[in-house]
Amino acid sequence: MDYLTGENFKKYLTTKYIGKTIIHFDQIDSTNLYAKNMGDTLEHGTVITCEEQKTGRGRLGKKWESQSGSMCMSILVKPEIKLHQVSKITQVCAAAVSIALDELSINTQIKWPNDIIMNNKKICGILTEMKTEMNVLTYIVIGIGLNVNNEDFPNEIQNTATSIFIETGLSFEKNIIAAKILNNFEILYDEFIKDNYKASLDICRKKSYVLGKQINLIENNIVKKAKAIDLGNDGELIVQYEDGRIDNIISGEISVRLS
Ligand code: BT5
Repeated sequence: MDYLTGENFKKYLTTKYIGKTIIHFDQIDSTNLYAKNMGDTLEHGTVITCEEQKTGRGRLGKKWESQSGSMCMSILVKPEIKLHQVSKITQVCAAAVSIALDELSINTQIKWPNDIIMNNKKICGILTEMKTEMNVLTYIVIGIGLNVNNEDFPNEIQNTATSIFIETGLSFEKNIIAAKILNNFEILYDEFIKDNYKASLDICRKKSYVLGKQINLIENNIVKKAKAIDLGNDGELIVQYEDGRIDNIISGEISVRLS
């Protein structure tokens, strides 16, 4: 069976420490929540997987639909980095997911800051969370929700979400995909820790869904029109507003304008 248990997918792992410990649940509220709550007692590189996630979470309290066919997992890492560096990990992970899918000839793009897109629809979301003590980073949890074999979605996201199955007509083994993501994540994460964040950024630039496009920046329900120009060296989105001003966007929600 295609259960995301350690025994099932460890054989595909080529990592040194990511996924050395895999904690698997048949059913759980949220793999990120578990990792966040238990992080102190878990070792660096621990991966949490599940078959069914009841209350999957997106950013800012949004919901992540994790119906049958979804692959949900969280990676716990304990780097010695400054707090302002943490959001960079989302780009490291997005790059890892997208190149892992390339290995299976599944062509995706990266929509800054945390989505993976296939044929203009969202196929994967990444949620990076952290725990701090006295303003010092204790650990980071990176949650990945990838729609693998989903056949449909709830009405609210029917027009914006897709799955590998819907796009290719093929069922994929979640174990192989999860292992490929972790294998690529460890390589890019190691580079990031060695001060080579560029390795991830180059992938994010090359596979960007937004660069060169007209976008809407959405902040506190206010929409600003801009053109996405580049990713800065810290992973921020560089945009140019209609009045010519250039700005660096550190976090937020964007949508690509089709006309
Ligand atoms: C995300 O948030 O995209 C982050 C999703 C992270 C999910 C993983 S699963 C493992 C781990 N455990 C968790 O509890 N979470 C992580 P955000 O950018 O805020 O996007 C949320 C929005 O995406 C929702 O408001 C919907 O519009 C849309 N959405 C929800 N479920 C979706 C799905 N399965 N596929 C595509 N779009 C979805």
